[in-house]
Amino acid sequence: MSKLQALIFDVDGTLADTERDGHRVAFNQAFREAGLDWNWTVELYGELLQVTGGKERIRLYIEKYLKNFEMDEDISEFAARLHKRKTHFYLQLLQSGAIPLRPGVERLINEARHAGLRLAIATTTTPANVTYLLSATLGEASLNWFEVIAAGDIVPAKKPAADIYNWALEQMKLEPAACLAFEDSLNGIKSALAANLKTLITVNDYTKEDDFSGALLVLDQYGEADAPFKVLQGDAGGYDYVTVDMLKMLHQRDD
Ligand code: XBP
Ligand code: MG
Repeated sequence: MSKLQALIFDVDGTLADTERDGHRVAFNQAFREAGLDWNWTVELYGELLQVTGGKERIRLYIEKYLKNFEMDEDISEFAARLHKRKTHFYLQLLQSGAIPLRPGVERLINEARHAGLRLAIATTTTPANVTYLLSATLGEASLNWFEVIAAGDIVPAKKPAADIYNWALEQMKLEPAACLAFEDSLNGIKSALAANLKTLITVNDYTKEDDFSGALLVLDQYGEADAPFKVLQGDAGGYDYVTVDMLKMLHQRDD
């Protein structure tokens, strides 16, 4: 049986509820600036979330919803240019403090650090989005708490492929059996399970109907001592908010 050594966190939807009021808003700002009359509503954005990656999402939108849309350049270049501006607006939002961490995240990360667990990030989002979110919410020093920040185009195949988790594991020189992954979505759990990682899910409005077969446990949030989580799938072993002891228990129990 492998001892728990590291926690690997997804970002969007897991550390913070970034999609609906963060990324979606920034995409729309970029569209407006570019003179496009596109508006990604909350509902439409939910459909577009079937693909990970902002550039890939713009592409999906054009190919599925705007078949006759004409561009002066190649679709990849067009999407990349628009996405660059989207990132600019998203970083502004993060800097303004508009996007807090989800309940229990800060406490759990601090508890894990003090317990000597190693920390990493494995996400599809653009690297700067991660550093800005961490700096804005936990302070700049927190960037050093994560020994690996695996993000964006660092690997060619984004989630649901296992590549980003495999890359993080390689950098940390750790076997998947020594780690836990933290995810919020179907593409996220597929990626983590494909990398042989045991995975704990916290859902959000966009992902609460996803199929989380294979998860260690599915919760509505990590919770706090005075604000317990709800168990949506699995057995929390008597705990009512996520602690390092609980994670150790889950990691061993499912061996
Ligand atoms: C996150 C993503 C990202 C963000 C937007 O997925 O799919 O594309 O939605 O960020 P996950 P970018 O949580 O599974 O990593 O626009 O920077 O891609
Ligand atoms: Mg996610």
